[in-house]
Amino acid sequence: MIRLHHVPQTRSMRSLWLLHELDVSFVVQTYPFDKTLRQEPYVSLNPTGRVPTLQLDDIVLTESGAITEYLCERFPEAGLGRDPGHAERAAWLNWLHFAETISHHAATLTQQHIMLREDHMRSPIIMQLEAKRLARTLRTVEAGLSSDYLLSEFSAADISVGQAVYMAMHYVRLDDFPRLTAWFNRLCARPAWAKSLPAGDVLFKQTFYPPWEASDARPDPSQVKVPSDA
Ligand SMILES: N[C@@H](CCC(=O)N[C@@H](CS)C(=O)NCC(=O)O)C(=O)O
Repeated sequence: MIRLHHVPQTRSMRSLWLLHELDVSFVVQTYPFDKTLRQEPYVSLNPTGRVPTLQLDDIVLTESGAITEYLCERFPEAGLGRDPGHAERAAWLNWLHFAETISHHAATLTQQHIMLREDHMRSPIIMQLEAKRLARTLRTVEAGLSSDYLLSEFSAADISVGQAVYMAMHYVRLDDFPRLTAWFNRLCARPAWAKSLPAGDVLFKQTFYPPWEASDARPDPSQVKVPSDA
């Protein structure tokens, strides 16, 4: 029995999309992106209170990269992994984990633009810096694309990086990345991608969040308080 614990439009989409591509039977337990992840019963499963979590029989995995590797090994017939010894093994692993370099910046921007409740908590400097650092990761993807997919054929590397780009495109415009845009549109045409999207916008209420200018800052140090459930 495979059970995916999922928050729409977050990194757990990576695992959901992969499960759909593998065409295996699984159940999805969906959560809101809030304190529910920090409370029982979820926190017993994933003590850090993050998604994804994948339960596969008595195995529990709480890192999207590990989930991807494990599922590709478990269901090799789908051809989405690259086993040790395969000529593309190193590149496959590197792209798989590069998704986290992208998502790390996108997640910081999600926190700045969406999760922080009050405007005085947001930092224009962090927003601008992280958007630039995120754009640099997209330049790496653009430079790495020499054919239709990241490797010679579609693989879980495209899923991992593709989902990270989906998060990133809310903070960095893709106009400067023509190869990346064509590749991403190719991925979006896949039925399994469509199945991993929620019916409506759950997390991202805007298609694009521009970084604030310094003049947008509304400092109110007396009210700045780190949430106790961070
Ligand atoms: N390295 C982990 C990161 C997991 C992670 O931070 N997920 C985010 C969603 S994109 C989360 O659960 N955030 C909840 C929170 O920070 O409260 C992975 O790749 O699975």
